[in-house]
Amino acid sequence: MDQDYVNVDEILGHHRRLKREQKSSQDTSVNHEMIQIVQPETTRPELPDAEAVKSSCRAAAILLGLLSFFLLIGLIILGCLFTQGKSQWEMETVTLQKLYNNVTRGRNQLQANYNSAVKERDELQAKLQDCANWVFFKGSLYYVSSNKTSWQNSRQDCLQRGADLMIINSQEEQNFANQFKKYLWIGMTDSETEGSWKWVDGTPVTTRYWNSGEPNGGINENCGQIKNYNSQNSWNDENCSNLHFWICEKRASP
Ligand code: MMA
Ligand code: CA
Repeated sequence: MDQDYVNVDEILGHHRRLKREQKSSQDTSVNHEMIQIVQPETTRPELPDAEAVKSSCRAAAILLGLLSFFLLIGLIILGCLFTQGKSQWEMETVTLQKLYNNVTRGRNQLQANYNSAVKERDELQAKLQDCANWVFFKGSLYYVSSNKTSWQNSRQDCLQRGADLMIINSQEEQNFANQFKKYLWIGMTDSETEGSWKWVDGTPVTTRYWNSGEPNGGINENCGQIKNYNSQNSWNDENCSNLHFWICEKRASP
């Protein structure tokens, strides 16, 4: 019985083996068929495809080359344009700088002119203001002070004004001095030699308009003044330190 079973098993095993082998051989043949199906499509038209790829590559290379060429040309043109533009810009910058410098110079010159014009105007205005204080009479200009000081200081003031204390050479001048109706220092002194009266220009006093009784001060009164202005003879000798108004004179034309 056991033998029978073994045999049956053997037969069954054999049968299964056969079937497996049959199946595997079928699979192999199927594989071969598949290979055979795949292989003809990929490997068989190998030569014509390679040519196409090669020509495509060539075309691509030519295209790339052309592109590179035109790109290079473009770059060169751009470079040229940039260089040209830059040099033009540099030239314009230089021109503008020169223009700016010129304008600056012009402006500075105008500023300087303006400043000197302002200075001149102020000086002229001051002169005009000063002129208003002077009175013209017979070729001379006269200035009568509005404050009082010593004879010496009054003379200094006249000198600073480009003038000197008044010198009286004529009756007209004497009358002119009187009409201010003020006690006025005039340019007359006997400080150097008592009794020897001299004008501030060094000339001796010849035409005399002493008030009656004058001069009477001796060494204590060495400076001349207009005093008794209601009389033509209005002069008085006076102590030089006393404070009085004064009258300056300068020639009208230099
Ligand atoms: C008097 C007279 C003048 C003199 C003065 C000095 C008022 O006048 O004597 O001659 O100069 O005094 O102040
Ligand atoms: Ca006197």
